[in-house]
Amino acid sequence: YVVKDSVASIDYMMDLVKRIERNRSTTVLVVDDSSTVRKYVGDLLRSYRFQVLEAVDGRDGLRVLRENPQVRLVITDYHMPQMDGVDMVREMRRSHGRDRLAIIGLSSGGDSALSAKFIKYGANDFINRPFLREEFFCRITQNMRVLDMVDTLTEMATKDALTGIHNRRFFFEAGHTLYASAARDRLTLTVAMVDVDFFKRVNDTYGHDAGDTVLKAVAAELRASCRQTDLVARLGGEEFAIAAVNMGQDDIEPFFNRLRQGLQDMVVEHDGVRIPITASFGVFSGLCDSLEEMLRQADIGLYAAKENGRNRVEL
Ligand code: GH3
Ligand code: MG
Ligand code: MG
Ligand code: MG
Repeated sequence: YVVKDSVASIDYMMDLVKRIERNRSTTVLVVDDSSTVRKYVGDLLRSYRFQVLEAVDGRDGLRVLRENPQVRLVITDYHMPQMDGVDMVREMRRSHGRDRLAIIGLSSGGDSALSAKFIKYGANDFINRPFLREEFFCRITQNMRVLDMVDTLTEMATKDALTGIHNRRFFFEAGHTLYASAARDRLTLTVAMVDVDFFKRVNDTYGHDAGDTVLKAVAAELRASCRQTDLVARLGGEEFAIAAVNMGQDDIEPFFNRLRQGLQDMVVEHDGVRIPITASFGVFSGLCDSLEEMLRQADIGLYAAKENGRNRVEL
């Protein structure tokens, strides 16, 4: 059912060459009750270096997706026993957004109502069988490019460009979610404001680039010393924030003091010169009426830490 290839354009070929490396780390799930179609489509995808998984009907497709969260693209048939392609897409969309997982319907018969139905219920695209190889890859490439663009934009919008840790925007976005779930489950939330001491002097003494090196080192140290589930972000300048759910009351002070000591012990070098640094911490634990109010409390602690000599933790 495959029509002979037409000649590919130079741009298309160049794009393809660039994308093949990326394909090696991209997993595609092919859902079809016909083993012939699965093999044909799978071989095509493998010839372009995609990692391929297979499922024999809609229900099986849901299971394979659940067990393989790395899947980025699903190519699915419509008519299948147990659960058809459209019902499967609807189910997949409850947990996987269009901008995270691309789904392409693939069916024969030239029924234009079917392609509309697929897209209406959540597919990103539709390919009629028989298809040109070229169309098959153009559509896949196009859809993968959109996912990659969303990834890039998300990265840019949520990460701090200098240090690579989360930025202020992400801290408040994720922080509000964290606050809401902590409030609902009656758990405490611990927030800390961290500010590098006499950072202006670092810039003045060693130069702005050295200052940047310090900020990167501080960010990396804070991120590495907190739990994966803790929020760690650069709020701006030389100021960082941490939010953690359900820390044991007795652990809070020792934990932040270890963090403070960790920063003091860090060896930061720039152009072969060691730059000593310390930081002050303001910490608040409990639950106020809002995340913002909690941060205001932590900021009062930070101010006290500065007043009381810096390189300190104030709760
Ligand atoms: P304190 O102990 O009271 O916090 O004193 P400080 O010098 O750390 O505080 P201050 O707010 O006076 O100075 C912060 C400095 O941080 C001033 C600003 O130029 C510098 N800064 C802000 N953002 C960056 C950055 O991205 N890179 C570098 N190198 N410096 C930055
Ligand atoms: Mg079928
Ligand atoms: Mg400072
Ligand atoms: Mg500051």
